[in-house]
Amino acid sequence: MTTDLDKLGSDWLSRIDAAADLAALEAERVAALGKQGAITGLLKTLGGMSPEERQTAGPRIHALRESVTDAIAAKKAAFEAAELERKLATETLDMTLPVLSAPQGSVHPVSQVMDELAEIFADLGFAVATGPEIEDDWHNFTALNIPESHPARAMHDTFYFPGESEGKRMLLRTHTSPVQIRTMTSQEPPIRIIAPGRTYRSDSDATHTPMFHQVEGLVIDRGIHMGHLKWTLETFLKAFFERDDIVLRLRPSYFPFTEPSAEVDVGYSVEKGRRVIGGSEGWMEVLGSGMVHPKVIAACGLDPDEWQGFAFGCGIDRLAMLKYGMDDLRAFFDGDLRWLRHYGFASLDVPTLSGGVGA
Ligand code: 2NL
Repeated sequence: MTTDLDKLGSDWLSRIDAAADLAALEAERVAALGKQGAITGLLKTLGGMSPEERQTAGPRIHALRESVTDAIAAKKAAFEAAELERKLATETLDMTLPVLSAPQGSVHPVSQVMDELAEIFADLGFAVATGPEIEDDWHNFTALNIPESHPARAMHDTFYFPGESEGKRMLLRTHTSPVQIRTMTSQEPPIRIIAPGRTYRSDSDATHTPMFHQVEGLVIDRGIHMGHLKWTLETFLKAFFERDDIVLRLRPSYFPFTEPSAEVDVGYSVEKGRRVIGGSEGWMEVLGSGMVHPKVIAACGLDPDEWQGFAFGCGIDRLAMLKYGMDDLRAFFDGDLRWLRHYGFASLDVPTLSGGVGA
């Protein structure tokens, strides 16, 4: 019995070793361990043995099955490793090949400008913040020192949701300022963020769409003043329009959430009959800005004697039109494929400062 089993074991191990490929190995496995297999049959004989016989034969047959099982697994792993080696040695993948069909779709100018803004401001230490487009009155208006009587709150400007009472009624945000309010109430200063995104106003004509894109910026720290604001905007505009001859003009203005407030005009010049940003043949208003009102800082639970800041806001759609020479705002949201193919950007051309953000 002992020698029989030893012989049987070494026979199976050499048959396994001799298997030429995975299919042959599988055939040996079925012959040995399958339902009708030789070793399975051997295990079945245990039932007919006397307890004494079984005590010596049982462990030996089980050990035989285990060594055959292990040998098959090892042989299989060796075949698979050899197959992988063969593929690695013979198959190549040319990573520079172009895709089979021409790429469909393009990056919308608004998305492109948002990516450019994120890239430029990241370089200045600003994070990108986002928040809900459906807001409450407090985050959109009250915290921003916009009183009940302010025209921005009038029904004709704001899309309100029906239902709720005045106090906690919901609305579509009219600017991205509530994102900054949420940042100020949830993070410790210093804060440096830009908040790009969709905003909504009940307004529609050649220069206004009910949904438009805005970017706002916010800096909160100790000892912040208008000089920081002006340098930041100048640096941003030079990087965005990729020109060094960017001239800023700050005009005193009024926003409820900033004091003092300034409208920022940028100089333009006329090239080939077109107005382009840069130079100073005329002025174009591109941004609103100011020092964050102490009441806004206090509404967010911060001490205005310790923390100051500046903020600014502008329309992304307008920035895109100025930079990429588009003249009709409404075409932005028509989904006209010819327009998108003409003005869209290649999806693999990610804006970088080194490459020129809009190259
Ligand atoms: C404009 C003017 C502006 C701000 C936005 C802001 C946000 C907070 C506090 C204070 Cl949380 N200010 N944002 C400030 C000044 C101007 O936007 O003409 N936008 C299209």
